[in-house]
Amino acid sequence: MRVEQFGLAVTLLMGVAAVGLSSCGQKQESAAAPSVDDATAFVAKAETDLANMSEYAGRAAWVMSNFITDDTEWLQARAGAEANAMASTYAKEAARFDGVDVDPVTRRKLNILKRAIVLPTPAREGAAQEMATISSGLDSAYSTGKFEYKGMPIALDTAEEILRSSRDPAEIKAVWEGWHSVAPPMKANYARLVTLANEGARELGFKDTGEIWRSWYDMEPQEFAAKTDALWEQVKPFYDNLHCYVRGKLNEKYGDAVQPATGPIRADLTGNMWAQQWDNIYDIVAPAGAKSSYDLTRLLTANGFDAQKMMKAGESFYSSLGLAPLPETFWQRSLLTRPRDREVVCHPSAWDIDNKDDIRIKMCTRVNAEDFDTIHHELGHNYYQRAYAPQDFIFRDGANDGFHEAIGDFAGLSAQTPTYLNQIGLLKTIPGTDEDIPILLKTALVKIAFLPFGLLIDKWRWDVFSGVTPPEKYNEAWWDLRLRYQGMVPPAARPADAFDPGAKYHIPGNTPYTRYFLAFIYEFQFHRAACREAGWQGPLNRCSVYGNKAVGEKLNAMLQKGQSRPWRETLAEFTGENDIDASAILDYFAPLNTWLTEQNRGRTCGW
Ligand code: X8Z
Ligand code: ZN
Repeated sequence: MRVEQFGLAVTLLMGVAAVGLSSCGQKQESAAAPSVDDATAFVAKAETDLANMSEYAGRAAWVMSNFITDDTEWLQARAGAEANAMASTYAKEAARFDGVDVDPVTRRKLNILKRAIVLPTPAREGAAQEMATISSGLDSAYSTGKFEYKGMPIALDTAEEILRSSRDPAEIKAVWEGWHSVAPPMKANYARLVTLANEGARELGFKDTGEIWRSWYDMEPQEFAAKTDALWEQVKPFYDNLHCYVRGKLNEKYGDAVQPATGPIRADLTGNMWAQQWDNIYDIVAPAGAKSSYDLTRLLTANGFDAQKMMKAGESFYSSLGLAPLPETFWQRSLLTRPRDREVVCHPSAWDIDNKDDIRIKMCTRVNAEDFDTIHHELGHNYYQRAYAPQDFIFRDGANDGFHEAIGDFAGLSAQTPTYLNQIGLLKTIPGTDEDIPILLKTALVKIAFLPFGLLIDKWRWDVFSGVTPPEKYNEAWWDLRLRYQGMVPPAARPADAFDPGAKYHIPGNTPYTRYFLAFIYEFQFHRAACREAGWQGPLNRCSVYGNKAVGEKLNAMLQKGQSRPWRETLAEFTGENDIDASAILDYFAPLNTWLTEQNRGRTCGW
C-alpha cells in the first residue's frame, strides 16, 4: 500500500517494508562477500515481504483513519511499528551489496531500498513501537482536534469555513488562534519522534532524517536543496508582485490598523488557515471593475452537485483521456463525506490497499471549487497507483514524490478552465478575453501564493532534524521562515508554549512537503507539453486537454513507468524537457505578472 501524502507511522516513501527477518538467509556472519545471486535473492525476498507488510499495515491504517478510537490507534501503531521496523531493517541490509556488481535494475532497487523510509526506526528493542505509538497519537490529536468558539467545540473544517467566509478581523483572529491552540500538547511528542528518527537515520549512514528526505531525487541531497533554492529564486519576483498587490487590497479593505500598507501580511486574513492559498479572498482582491461571469462553487451548487457527483465528474475527466473507469470497489469503499457519528482523518488522501486495483479516496468533501480541484488531485494519485501496479514492488511509486502530487493537479489545470466547464455543460457561455486577467488572478491565488509555503515547511523540518532548530526554538524558527519566504505574520504575538507547525496536518502527520513545491512546478510543465501535443493555439490558461486520447496515451506511459527509471528520463518522455523548470509556470501567468507590475506602480513592494 502506498498512501499519498498521509504520514502515519506506516508511511514509507516507496512502499512499505516487511518484517525484520534475518536478511533472507544470507550468511552475514561469514566473512565471504555477498555475491550477485545473494543480491538478487535479497531483493526478491524484500519485495515479497514488503508487499505483504504493506497490505497489512495499509488495512490497519485505513481502519484507524476511518474510525479513530483508542483501539484502532493501538492497532494501527502496532502494524506501523512492524512495517517501519521492516523497512529500516531492509534499508540497512541493502547497503551490504554496495560493492557487488549487480545489473542496473537490481542496483536501482537497492538504492531505493536504502532510503525508502520517512521515519527510520533504530534497531534497538522497543524503539519502533515507541515511534509508531507517538505517530498514531499525533495523527489522531490533529484529526480530532477541537477548540471552543462561542461556547461550542469546533473542529478544523468549521474553522476553515469561517476563515473562508468571514470578513470580520476579530472573528478571524479568534478562530485562527483557536485552531492553533490545538497544537501545543503535540510538541514534546513531536520532539521525541525527531530524536528517535534521527537515531534511526544515523544507523542507516545518514547524518539525520532530513538528509534521507533530500536523497530521494536521483541526485546528491545537497544538490537537491540547492535546486529547490534556485527554483524559488526564479519565481520569487512574481510572488513578491502578488504579495504586494494582495496586501494593497487588504489594506484598502481593512485599514491600516488591521493590515498596514507596508510590511508583511497578517496571515489569518488570507482566507486560509495557513495562508497557503488565497483564492477564498478573491472577492477582496478582484480587479476593480473587472467582471467575472462565473463562480465555480456557485455553478456546482446550482447544478445539484454533491460529493459523489463531483467524484464522478473527476472520473469522467480521466476516462476522456482513455484511462479505464474506476473499479466498483472504489465506490463501495471510499469515504467521500464526513461521517456524523465518528471521528475520522478528514485530510484528503488516496489509497492503494492491495497494490493491484483496490484504490480508494478518503476525504470530507464539501461542494466548492477548492474540493472540485482536490478531487482531481486525489484521483491523480489513484490512477498513478493503478497504472504502476504491474511494476515490481519497489518501483511502484511516482518517478519522484513531486510527480505523484503533480498528476492530479495537471488534470485539474484543464478541469478548472472555462473551456472545460463549458465542454461538460456547467458553464453556458465561455467568457471573453476580458476575463483572462480575473481568471489568471484567481488561479495565481492558488498556485503562485502556494510556492513559498510549499518550500518552507521542509526548510523548517530540515533544520529541526539537523538540530539547527532545537525544540525551544521550534515556533520562533517557524515564524522566521514564514516571514522570510511568505511575508506573513501571525495576527498577534504568539504564546510562549505555541507550537504552530503542529497546526498544519503534514507536521503531526509526518508527510514530507517539498513534494508539493515540486508538483506546483511540474504540473505546469506537464500542462504546457500536453497542450502542445494537443495542438492548442490559445493562451495556456484556456487550454483543456479533456477528451484528448493522444495526451492520455502519453500520460499513461509516464504513469506506468512508476519509479523504475530516473525521473528526468520520465519527464523528458512526456514533456521533451529533461529537467524541472519554472519557465512553464511563469509562461502560464506571464500576462498576469505584467498586469500586477502595472497595478503595483507607486507601491513599495517587499516586506
Ligand atoms: O495535502 C495535500 C493533498 C493530499 S496529498 C490534499 N495537499 C497539500 C496541502 O493540503 O497542504 C495538496 C496541496 C498541498
Ligand atoms: Zn496529494
